[in-house]
Amino acid sequence: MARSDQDMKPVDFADQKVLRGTGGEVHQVATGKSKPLTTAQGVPVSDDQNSLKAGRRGPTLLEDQHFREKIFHFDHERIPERVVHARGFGAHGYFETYESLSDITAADLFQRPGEKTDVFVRFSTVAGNKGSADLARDVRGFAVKFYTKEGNWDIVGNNIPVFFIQDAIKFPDLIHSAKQEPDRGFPQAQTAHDNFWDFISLTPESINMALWIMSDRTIPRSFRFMEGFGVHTFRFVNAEGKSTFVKFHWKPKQGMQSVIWNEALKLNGADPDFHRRDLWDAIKMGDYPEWELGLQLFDEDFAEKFDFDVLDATKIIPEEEVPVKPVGRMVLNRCVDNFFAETEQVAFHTGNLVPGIDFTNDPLLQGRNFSYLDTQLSRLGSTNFTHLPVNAPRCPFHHFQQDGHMAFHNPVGRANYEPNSWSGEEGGPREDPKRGFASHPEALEGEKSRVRSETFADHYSQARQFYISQTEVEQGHIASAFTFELSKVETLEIRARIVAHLRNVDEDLAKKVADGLRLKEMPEPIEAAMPTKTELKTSPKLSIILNGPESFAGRKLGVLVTDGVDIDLVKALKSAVEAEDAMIEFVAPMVGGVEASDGTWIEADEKIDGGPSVLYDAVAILASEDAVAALANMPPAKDFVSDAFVHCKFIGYSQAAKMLFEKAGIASDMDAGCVALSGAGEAKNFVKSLGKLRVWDREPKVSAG
Ligand code: HDE
Repeated sequence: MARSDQDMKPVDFADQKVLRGTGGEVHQVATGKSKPLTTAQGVPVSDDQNSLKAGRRGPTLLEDQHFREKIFHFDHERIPERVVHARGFGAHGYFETYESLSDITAADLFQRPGEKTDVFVRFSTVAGNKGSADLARDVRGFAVKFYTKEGNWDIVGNNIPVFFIQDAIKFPDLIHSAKQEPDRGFPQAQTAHDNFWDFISLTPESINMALWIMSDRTIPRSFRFMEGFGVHTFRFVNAEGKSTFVKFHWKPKQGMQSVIWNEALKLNGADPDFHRRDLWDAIKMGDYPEWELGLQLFDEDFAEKFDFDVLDATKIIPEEEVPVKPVGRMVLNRCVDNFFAETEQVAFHTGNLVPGIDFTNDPLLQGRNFSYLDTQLSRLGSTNFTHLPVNAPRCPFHHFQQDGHMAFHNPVGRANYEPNSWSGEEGGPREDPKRGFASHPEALEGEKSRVRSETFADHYSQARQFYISQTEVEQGHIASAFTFELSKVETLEIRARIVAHLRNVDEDLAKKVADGLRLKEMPEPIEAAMPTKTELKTSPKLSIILNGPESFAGRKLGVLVTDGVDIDLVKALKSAVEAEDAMIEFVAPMVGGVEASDGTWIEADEKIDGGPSVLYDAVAILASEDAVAALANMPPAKDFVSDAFVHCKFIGYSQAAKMLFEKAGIASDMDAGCVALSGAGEAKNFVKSLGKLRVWDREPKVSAG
């Protein structure tokens, strides 16, 4: 697939008439197609270039209502950003149910095969401010709003199935520790600092999550290539009132993929919007990303027998123990029309449930149920945030809530209370005991106390299980990530305390990190509330590399070209990439493009220093004999090839382009992932091999730690 055409519609210059005023100022006057500019009150504006003045060079007059309204509105454009998950990106789509789930849930959206329900999804990073970079090492939010026929249902999930803490009362502490340190206001969008690791080191329940966040899960290649999880155990309830426990999973049809840390660091400079641009581009060009919704279903008996408490959000149920049943697919097929109105103003809430779905007593979930409604008041400024189009249900709704700031609609008719004596329209809506939301009648009793159940006490076994389920390459990345983050921690005791926890997870990992930090002595393991279960089996589903894509579809090949480039090779690569449903972009010394061997003009998508190889999943360097020497002298061209090599990417090259490897000092290291391209057949085979994404065998040779 080539780059989006929709995005690049030529501007209709004919629609604009430019007039020059007496002082040389320019007026853009509406002609045929554009609408007349008005004030917010609808009054047509005669001049949007000059404020009203007393005399040609005199002061501005207070009676200039257009000017005052314009500045007044501008002054108040910002609303508070989300206290967590401030940076996000949203898109619209639909969810399609595969089969009726009426035996396990009465939820309307799951009753009819083929039924489509509109959705809005917002992906996010957690710690950084709204303007932070996309490739921060961080958990990604994965929040989905289903506009069902019986009201809005939100799965407010993450791309990691466990969480740091077990009880919501610790959330403010966790987030304070992760965000900028309060005295200095930095570091931004990073957990690599003392306060965060101090909190983690003093919170043993967070160690499982610490393993997950130090894995490549926190540096996804894009939102399209990551999983999503509801995290908590929820309940499904069927029409007879029977309840089944359920965990929600989103599986990307595109396969999973992450970048490597050095790449992430460079991507943040090269394109801080890398993830949002990726989603925008994919949707705009019609390559709609898809996820399957999968359910892990289990009953009280399983919950009783399971080694861990299903109400403890720091634990998973391995897929090998309870398989994930696919029940539908979600397709994102429409970008927002306005970022603020939709992505920024969307309000998710774990409490938004529909009949047939219910909570459990997970103490993290219970706390969230308070937080999400509450936070919208300071963020969106009014209890009427449900009136905003992105938040409003798309099914009929009738209630007696009224007034408040910015009320778009109020109850009509005489009665705004009930019970009332009026009937029909006048009396307003009535409750429905049969169809209305009813909580599962779970029997509860107990003393009031501030306690943590002893069933929540095993903090290390699943951390170990996660670690041993990774490929060797991924285990290496986890050790390097701990080493990197802890190297930014100034306090030696905090570094050592984390290593002391890691000894309860895996001795080999602890040693790698201790060596990486050059700790003078190995700390004693932290005293654990429960010993680590070493008998837990590996769960291959926890690895990203083992669950990658089947082809290069949806990925991007970056091709560095020069004047005189072999046009047949360019054409062969382009058609092979398009046959894989992948994208190709051309990078050239100048953005205007290059002239190919037969005189064809190839326009560039990027100038070489704006299109480094980190932007691409694989690269090719097609330089001609005549132009290669000049190219090989350009520092960004050398970086292009050496970064691609160090990041273990496949590199195709024309014969002449070998000079670039020499100049970059890697000619003698070239391996099977560096593929010489001279004809169409080679180009085709090269593109076929790209589905493997990386040449992992290369990594030990190019990485020092
Ligand atoms: Fe959130 N979280 N959270 N969280 N969370 C918010 O709500 C909170 C937790 C998640 O794109 C806030 O509207 C508490 C787990 C996502 O708009 C706030 C606790 C998971 C988003 C809040 C948690 C999440 C939020 C901030 C501990 C994964 C972004 C703005 C009990 C399952 C939603 C807002 C969006 C946002 C509170 C823990 C996911 C403050 C108290 C666990 C994806 O209400």
